Amino acid sequence: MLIDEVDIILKGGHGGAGKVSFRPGERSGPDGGNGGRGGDLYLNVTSDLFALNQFSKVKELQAENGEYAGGNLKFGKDGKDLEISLPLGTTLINKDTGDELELNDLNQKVLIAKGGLGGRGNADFKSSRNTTPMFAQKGLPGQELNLKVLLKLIADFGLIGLPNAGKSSLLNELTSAQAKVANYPFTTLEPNLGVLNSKVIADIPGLIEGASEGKGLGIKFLKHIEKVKLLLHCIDATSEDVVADYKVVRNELGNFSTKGGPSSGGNPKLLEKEEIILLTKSDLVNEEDLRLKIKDLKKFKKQVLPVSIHDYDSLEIFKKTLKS
Ligand SMILES: Nc1nc2c(ncn2[C@@H]2O[C@H](COP(=O)(O)OP(=O)(O)OP(=O)(O)O)[C@@H](O)[C@H]2O)c(=O)[nH]1
Ligand SMILES: [Mg+2]
Repeated sequence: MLIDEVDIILKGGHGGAGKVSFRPGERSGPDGGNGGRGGDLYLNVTSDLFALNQFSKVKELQAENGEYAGGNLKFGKDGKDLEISLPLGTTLINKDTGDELELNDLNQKVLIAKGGLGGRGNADFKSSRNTTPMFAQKGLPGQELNLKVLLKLIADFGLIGLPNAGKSSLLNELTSAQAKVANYPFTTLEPNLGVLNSKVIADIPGLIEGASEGKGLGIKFLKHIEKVKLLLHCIDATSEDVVADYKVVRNELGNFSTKGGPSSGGNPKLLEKEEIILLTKSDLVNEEDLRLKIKDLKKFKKQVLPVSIHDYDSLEIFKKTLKS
């Protein structure tokens, strides 16, 4: 199951304690080393939407602690940094301060929680006035963040349409995604992401009549379209009534928009988003049939493109359209 909301705690590593120690023998002096720094905790952004599933059981992550120091000027090792991958479209809300951070760039890397400084050992405190300091510092704790984590897909393009329209097949053709494809409805149960020329394409599970009221996979995924810049509305060219198919999905987008959606707290205006109509599986219908269906769909005053995963040229034209 896709986790798209979770509370977590992220911590930098604790600094290691400094040491109080003295050289044995005649020329005795302080030789307690310094403790190691705690590791820093970084976030990076991944196109793997399921990255939040790492928090299904573990709710707290911390970078490695710095090591304790020893005598004979043995310094504690610094703790290793920890890097956590979070999905593109993640918003982090600091529950204590209300600060928000959005991860909306695939190349983003963020230092989120700094490790604590290691404690200084007694050798470090030696001075002309105090040649035998009897104390060392404890290490400092790392930064700690108490976070609410929310996921909303941020994609340049969103593949939408009825179940079985060929959305995942197109995603797989255009990107290196390996979404499950099969000849029955509701093959895709969770959104998939792929990357084409550094643009992100989201494949949303099929929508059916009543989706905005929770039917089928329902409203849960409509909220994920809110941040998509261009809708790629897939309509199966083998359908008897492509106009009706188009209207069913548009209707659900409209219903969702007026309700605002459970999570959006506003009006996401899904119907006003730019949209291209893709008449999919064009290889399965004859030319005349295809021509008529394109003509029917043109009345919605949108660009209509026939595509087939078995027709290289159609995919090239489609890719060019996405670039422009
Ligand atoms: N002949 C042909 N078959 C296609 C084409 N695109 C998809 N298909 C087939 O159509 C069926 C459905 O494809 P999917 O990509 O799983 O459809 P989907 O829209 O992702 O379906 P859901 O995930 O259920 O919403 C599969 O059997 C595909 O092999 C195409 O261009 N030509
Ligand atoms: Mg699918």
